[in-house]
Amino acid sequence: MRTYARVFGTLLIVLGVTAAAGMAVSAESLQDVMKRRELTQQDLLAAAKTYVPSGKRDEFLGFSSGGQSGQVIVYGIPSMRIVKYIGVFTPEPWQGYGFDESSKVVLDGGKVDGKTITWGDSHHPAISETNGQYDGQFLFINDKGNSRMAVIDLRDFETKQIVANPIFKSEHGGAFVTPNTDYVIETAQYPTPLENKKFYPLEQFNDKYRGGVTYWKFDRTAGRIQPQNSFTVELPPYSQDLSDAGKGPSDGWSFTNSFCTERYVGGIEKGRPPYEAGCSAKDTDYLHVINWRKAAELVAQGKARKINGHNVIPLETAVKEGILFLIPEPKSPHGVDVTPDGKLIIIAGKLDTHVSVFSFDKIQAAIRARKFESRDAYGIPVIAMSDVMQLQVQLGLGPLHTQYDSKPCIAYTSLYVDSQVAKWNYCDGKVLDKISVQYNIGHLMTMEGDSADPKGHYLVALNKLAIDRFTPVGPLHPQNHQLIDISGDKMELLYDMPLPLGEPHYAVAIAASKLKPAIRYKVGTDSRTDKPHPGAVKAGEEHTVRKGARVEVFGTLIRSHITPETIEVEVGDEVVINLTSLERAEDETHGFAVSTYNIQASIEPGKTVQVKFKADKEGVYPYYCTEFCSALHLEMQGYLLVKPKGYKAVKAVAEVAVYTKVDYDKELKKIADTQAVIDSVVGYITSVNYKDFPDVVAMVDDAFDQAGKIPAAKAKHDEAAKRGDFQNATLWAEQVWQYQVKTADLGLRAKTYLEQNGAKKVSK
Ligand code: CUK
Ligand code: CUA
Repeated sequence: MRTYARVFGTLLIVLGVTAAAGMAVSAESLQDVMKRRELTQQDLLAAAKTYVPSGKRDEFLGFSSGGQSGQVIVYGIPSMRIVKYIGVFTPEPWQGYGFDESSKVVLDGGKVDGKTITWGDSHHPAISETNGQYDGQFLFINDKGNSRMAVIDLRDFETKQIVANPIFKSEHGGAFVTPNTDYVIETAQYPTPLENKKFYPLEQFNDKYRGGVTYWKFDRTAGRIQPQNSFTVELPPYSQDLSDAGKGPSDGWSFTNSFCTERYVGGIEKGRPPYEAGCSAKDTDYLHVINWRKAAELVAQGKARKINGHNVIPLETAVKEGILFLIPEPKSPHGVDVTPDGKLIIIAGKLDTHVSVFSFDKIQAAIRARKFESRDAYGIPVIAMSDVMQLQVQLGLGPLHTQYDSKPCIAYTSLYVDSQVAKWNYCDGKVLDKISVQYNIGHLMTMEGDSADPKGHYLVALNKLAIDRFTPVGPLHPQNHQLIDISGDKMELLYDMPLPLGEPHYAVAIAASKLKPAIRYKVGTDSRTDKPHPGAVKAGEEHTVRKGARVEVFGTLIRSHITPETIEVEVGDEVVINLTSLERAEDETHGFAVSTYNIQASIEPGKTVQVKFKADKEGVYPYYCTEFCSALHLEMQGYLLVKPKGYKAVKAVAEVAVYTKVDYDKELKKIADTQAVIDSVVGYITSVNYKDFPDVVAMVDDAFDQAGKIPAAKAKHDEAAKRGDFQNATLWAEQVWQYQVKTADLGLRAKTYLEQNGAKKVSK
């Protein structure tokens, strides 16, 4: 037993496990802390509502756009703890995104006119829906700056596809999904000629410049957008803005507002009044009402024409076929948000103090009766605003975006200029409450708040300015996401979270219980294609193939070893390295970096990646694992040897033996002691119902993998010892012990897991 305790202790040290430090009894009472930190009862209550103790999890997961970083930020609600950044439009080294070949292919999908773009203005995330409800399968996000759309698979939170819009130069109103995610909507922003690389002078703005709405066809089974089955409805040069898809009774329709329907072209350098003056002169702009289902039928009937290889329904066709209508909407509109029941459309005008509630029934009645007040300059029928208005409510200055509550008729609208959120009732028009936020709120998000079934509880205000909220960090401030409790009659501010990664515009939040992300990939998976990776190999099948000036390595990774340990090439060779992680244990990721060659991959359990580069400089370049994966992580290393052309090997210098029989015997003793620990752990695991815990089964599999390597190494040390070669005998014995350590590490983790998760004794 004493041996057990000693070896166990050594193992814990080797494994980097420290016993929990004795809990010191706090000398301070809650009252003392309140006094010292100047906290009120209200503060304590807010803290209690957001605090998620260690080991517990958040109720919701929020996906925020990462603005100019081109990424997506994932955080828990109510804790507001950031749990992930997802590389989307821009390379992200930690995830190896943009470094391994498959992720480069994804990023290359976002090339525009063959040009790589290394930033994105990521704006509006959207979660895939089934019958208007979030289903937790996919996330979409658009890049306003370069008109791109990305697909993220929520099984592994990785970006799988980026498509570049073939006819828009900039966009804004995306991503919005139709209720069954048949289409992902993307709306142009600044009008431009639709033909690629076509120049027309600004004087021809009205005739040659165009806007539009693109409906990207989504294939849910493949989890990819199908560009060939996608289409755009051409629109006038009205600076289309945000959009929303109809749902329920309004399913099949989409709504897109606009600003600068004046079609004003600035040019202050030519003495013309600037855009901001000319673009806000009129009292109203236009809401575009589009029957997308009928538009899709028109495309199927061959009524689209191709521009840059993409299906476009021309403006005249849209008018003639009766799929496009306009409705005036008050001054510089911004948000357009369909109510959960799909019956109403709430529009907020930045320069109007009201929100306008349009009725979808009334819109349809006007269309059926062909009751139009006029036609615009392009012949599009204009429905009178008064014919569709359900009600108008005065909320405050600068209303922008609206989200919904789980309680019927309750909406929340952001007031940019007032720096407030207004809670109001869109059925009777009553304003119910207002709360100040810090400061200048843009979007706001309630839980599943743009779906057919909002979940209430919380609201997050996405404030544009933080000003004095956080410890100063220089002129560039973080954004301030403020968590607000909306479960009661009055809104209550709970928490300020600084978000320091680009300017996030919109965010969406889903009940965490709807997400079922994977823990590991099936061994040998290419995560970006979801298919078996052609470069994958099994343990023991690692090899290198040399073909002319191309050297291709098929290697593996498992704690704490990279196979191969040496890669030898000649200068000028093309080097291709495929690496498969043989790990199955949860959270055992390895990295793979080659010094000074700009190579850094992330290889999560089961994943296979390929990195490729030209060995264009002679020399010795270490490669190593970049994730602290085990006690011998630093030893998870190797060398890339880039030899001069035609290099002849020098005669190897004989190794000097340093180990003797004494060292060897010590090793044997250590091995025997460790085996006792392993046996004890195995004894425990097999005495309980471990097979009921898939995570433990994976760890046990991994442990057996490691233990399975022991006999071969043991045969080597036995054989070397027999020869009296105690140098090699000691080293091979040490290797046996390394395998034991890894086996024990997994075993101990499995044991802890079982103990913490209520494993039950089974009779043998
Ligand atoms: S947007 Cu409205 S505040 Cu949706 Cu680009 Cu930024
Ligand atoms: Cu693998 Cu560090």
